[in-house]
Amino acid sequence: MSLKLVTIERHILETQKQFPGATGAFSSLMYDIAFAAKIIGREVNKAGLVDVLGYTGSTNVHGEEVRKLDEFADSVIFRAMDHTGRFCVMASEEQEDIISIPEKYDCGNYVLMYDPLDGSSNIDANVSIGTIFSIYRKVSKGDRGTLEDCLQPGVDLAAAGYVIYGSSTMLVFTTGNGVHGFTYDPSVGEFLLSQSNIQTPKRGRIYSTNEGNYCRWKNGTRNYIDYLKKVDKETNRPYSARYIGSLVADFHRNLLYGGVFLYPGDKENPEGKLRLMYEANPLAMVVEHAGGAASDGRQRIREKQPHEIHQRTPLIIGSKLDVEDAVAFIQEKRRE
Ligand code: AHM
Ligand code: MG
Repeated sequence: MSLKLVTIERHILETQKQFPGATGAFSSLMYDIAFAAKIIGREVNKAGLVDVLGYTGSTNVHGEEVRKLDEFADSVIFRAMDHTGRFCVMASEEQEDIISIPEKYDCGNYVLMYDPLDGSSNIDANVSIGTIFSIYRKVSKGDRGTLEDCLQPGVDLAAAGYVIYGSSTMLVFTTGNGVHGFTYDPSVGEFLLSQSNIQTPKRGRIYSTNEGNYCRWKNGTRNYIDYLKKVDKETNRPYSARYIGSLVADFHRNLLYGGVFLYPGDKENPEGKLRLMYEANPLAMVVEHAGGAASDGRQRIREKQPHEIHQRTPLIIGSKLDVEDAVAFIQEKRRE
């Protein structure tokens, strides 16, 4: 049997060879992200066994303050990256302000935006959760990074991906050259290439949304979901409803099987719930490089000019034809 075992580092080094000007920076960046993912994954996996869940402010057996897992993940990512000299600034969904690199460390040419543990409210139930990350290039003039570096549109992303802590831990990312998936093998401590060049089906048969919000939705969104539930052999309807309530898990399933995920704006929250910079943009980059699409119902997610690091956006993401249908309904250009 000829089995090619490829680690993340090896994979990036190999792909770099196709780009003569590449500096090699990405291989270290991805390796550092993979390292942080291993530490977070270790804690997530033992979350049911030890007292690491949701007890901010209490004290563990060592007399240390026990932190919530999402705060733990936040600090692991920062501490794995702050001293590497690769980043000039970071921003996390868990922190109000941008995160500067400590003065004692060098700054590099990249910007890291991350949601350390998305869907963490699911963790007590053993449901898959994830880390979402994205990387921009520095655009500001000074020595250290600034808010300007963080407020770039998704079209300018250099790389993006996510880690899913599920039945196994997987890291999926793109640097603009295909979407690749790596599965963690705990016996050797490495992420190994398990899916290269992931392509999402042009059309799926799954819709994923919190339908409990139906009463708040605008007519266009309601009409779309009603449409998906009607029987029609030609268009493979009705679609199946699948909603975990953990974005990375819902997104990952739909990426592989095809389908559409929607967290629309509604009458009470016109901008929906999800965050443009930490959730929507990175997943939009991944899905587009896998042949899918992402929209806010008015425009392509990655073309939105951000004005605030924590801003929310409606998100319709997944198979290209399904996203197109959803947008046409949401804009009330279609009713059936
Ligand atoms: P979080 O960043 O506080 O974890 O919230 C994001 C999560 C996503 O993982 C998921 O898609 C969404 O919230 C679910 O929201 P709802 O419970 O409203 O359906
Ligand atoms: Mg989140």
